[in-house]
Amino acid sequence: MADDLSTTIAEAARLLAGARDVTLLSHINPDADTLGSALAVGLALHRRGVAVRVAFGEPETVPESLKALDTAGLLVHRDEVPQAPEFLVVMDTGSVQRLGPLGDRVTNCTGPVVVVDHHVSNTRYGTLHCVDSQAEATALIALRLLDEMDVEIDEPIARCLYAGLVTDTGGFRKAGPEAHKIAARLLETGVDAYAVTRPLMDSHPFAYLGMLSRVLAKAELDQKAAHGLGLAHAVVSLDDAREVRSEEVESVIDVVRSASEAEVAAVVKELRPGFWSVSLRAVSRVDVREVAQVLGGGGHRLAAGFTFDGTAEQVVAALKGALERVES
Ligand SMILES: [Mn+2]
Repeated sequence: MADDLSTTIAEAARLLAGARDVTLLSHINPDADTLGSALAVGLALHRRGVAVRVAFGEPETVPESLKALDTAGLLVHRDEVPQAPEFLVVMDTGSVQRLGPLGDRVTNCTGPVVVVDHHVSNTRYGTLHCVDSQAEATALIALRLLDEMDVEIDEPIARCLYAGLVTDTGGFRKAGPEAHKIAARLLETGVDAYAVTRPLMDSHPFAYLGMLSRVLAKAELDQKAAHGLGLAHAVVSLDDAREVRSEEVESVIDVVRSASEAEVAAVVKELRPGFWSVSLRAVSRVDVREVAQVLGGGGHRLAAGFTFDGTAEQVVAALKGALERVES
């Protein structure tokens, strides 16, 4: 597997060396790993004179907490992505569906479609796969690609990669020795770890506190769910989320998953009336990726998600049903 990855990374670097125009895509509702990886590689190419743009399908605007990563102004609105790009690099995106309205660019692309990802559930769309499900973050694979391209890793590039690494490892709680060594290498370029992580992980507008108190007051614990291992879940309706950004809604799962009686935590988030996005987390025993797959989603063993049409009650009922179907 490792040799295979080295080969595809070398091939990706070779293709990128000859590229004149590259579009880098991140998944919908981008996080620091998908956007940081795209911006890091995008910045390196931009400095080499390549025409570069970085985009994602949803939402319409860049999450405020991620803006500081785009030091060269490479991010464009999805409408500015060419209908038929000549070279695509897709970061941290397990399936075409996760590109949302930009998914059609994969089929329309007239040249290589390089997929750089660490999701076990990666569907192998595109033409070249730099996929390593053992990597704690896509940013680690992006760094291997940059090294293969002989790019000097300076602070603006390292900042993007560090942001992806620190968030995908839960503040290094899930990072192995190699990831820690790479973190040291990135910090040595001058990255200010506190300045990068605070807006990403520890900072919310005051309205977050009100939203949290409303949502958590309605949270429920079902100790019989998941074969008796327990499920804690909360619902964030459009009304609950009215005054906060997507970052605040996305962080609710980190509070719900602290309930020690539950192996599985879920947050059911209303994206549009009657359309829900569900975040799943497990402590260690339940493979929530399998649970998400039962419901048409995907992800990692201990962190996954799916979308659902219906009422909040129907989502929770479907989730409990899926938890019964998956062995633990
Ligand atoms: Mn990731």
